[in-house]
Amino acid sequence: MGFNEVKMFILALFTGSSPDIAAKCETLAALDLSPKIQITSSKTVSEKSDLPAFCQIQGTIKPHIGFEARFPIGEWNGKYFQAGCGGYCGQILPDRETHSNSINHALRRGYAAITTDGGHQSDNIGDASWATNPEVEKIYAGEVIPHTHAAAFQLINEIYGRKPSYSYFSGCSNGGRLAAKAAQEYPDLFNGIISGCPVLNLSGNGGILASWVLRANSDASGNPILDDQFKDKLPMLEQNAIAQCDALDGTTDGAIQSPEKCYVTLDEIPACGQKKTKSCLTEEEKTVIRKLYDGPINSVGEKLFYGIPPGSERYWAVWHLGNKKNPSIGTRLAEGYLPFLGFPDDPANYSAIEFDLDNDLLKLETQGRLLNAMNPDLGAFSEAGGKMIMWHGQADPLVLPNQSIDYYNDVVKKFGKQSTENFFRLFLVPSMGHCWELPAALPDRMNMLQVMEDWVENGIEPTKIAVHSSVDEDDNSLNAKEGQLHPYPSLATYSP
Ligand SMILES: [Ca+2]
Repeated sequence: MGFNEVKMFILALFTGSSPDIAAKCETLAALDLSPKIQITSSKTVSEKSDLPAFCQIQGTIKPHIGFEARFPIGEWNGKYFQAGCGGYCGQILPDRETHSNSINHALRRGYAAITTDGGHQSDNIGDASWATNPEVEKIYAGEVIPHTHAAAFQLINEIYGRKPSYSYFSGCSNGGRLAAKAAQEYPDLFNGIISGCPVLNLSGNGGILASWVLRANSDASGNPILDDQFKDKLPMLEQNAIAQCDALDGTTDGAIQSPEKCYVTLDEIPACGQKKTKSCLTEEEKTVIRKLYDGPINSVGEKLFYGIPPGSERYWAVWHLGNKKNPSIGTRLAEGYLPFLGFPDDPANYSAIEFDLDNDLLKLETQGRLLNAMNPDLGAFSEAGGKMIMWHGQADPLVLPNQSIDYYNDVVKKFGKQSTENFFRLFLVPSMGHCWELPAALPDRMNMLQVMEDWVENGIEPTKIAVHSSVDEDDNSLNAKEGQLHPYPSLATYSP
């Protein structure tokens, strides 16, 4: 036995892992695999106490997609998991649990998993300056999906000597958009696709809505009117919305299941007098809040996109509140989308606040065709036997849930309800904000991958999905602790 073999044998003794797989992992970087994959590091990792021993492979997939793959050394379940990157991507983030890029939950289930940076590198949220390169932009738009899939299959074959028996794709936000794109444009690659809070209409959400929010919330000097200090008033706004909207869905459970039925008024909230407190609103604040709830309109009052849903107020702090020095994430994303992704010509020195809702809408169409994932023709995906679960927080104030509802309805219009339910279901999650980025209200935990496996591998249709909260136990503002999601148009039920 050489030194490496002894090392692998000892590793196998301690981890119950396969010395064969471990040895292959350690020598992978030295192999001349393919001109399309450049491996910078491949090694066994067994010291992470919350993870099974795995082969950690890092490198680049041509043309320029940074990746990390994690393949179990011990019990591989024979399956493949691919994550879609969130936001404007740019980072790999395999360990950021619950983020769109995370893969550890799949690794724990025995998957060979991979996550990528979407084809460019940037660690600055909202930075989309990389998108001035049209080739890089196309990778981000969707081509990252097949490039990554092909490379991962090759690595899996190299390590395990065979193809995976099932393949899954999962992502949230932009990763959810990529998930839908996978079903629409690469229908043969995945058996199961999980699309969370997807920004399907990226040009509408990132262009029209984001510029509207920025403009609505900017004073004459460009400072936000609802700034980071405004977070103290959010509990009051949330209570105001829940008081008016909770019962309209038929169940008073602290959650708003039918936000579309509710027009929130601010009439009950006292106006601020001389002394400003956290339980009053100024006229200026009321005007902004009204515009956020109502959503973008043009100068003749035509509605151009949805409004921010009632019940999402607590999440505004994370996505929409900031100050001039540290703009909100929503503002940073808007200042990335419109100058660098929104128009074909990437106008120089452009600010999202300049977007003209009367004259500029058509200018978003070309890039919308590239980036949006709104094509309802899932015929090829359905014929290939694929299944897709889409889910969306009904209190998502960043990527509005209506675009998932519209998409679902478009697919039903094309295939009929019964046929659609054979391959595609949408689950709305009341009180949930955008993905898992922060302690959510309720619920914050559900096992979509398990539900997807059951559907794909065992033919168990997802008719209800259990959800529960594991954070905010002390927060009594919402009293539901456990619940069940049902396929849209049925609504979720929460325990009283
Ligand atoms: Ca309710």
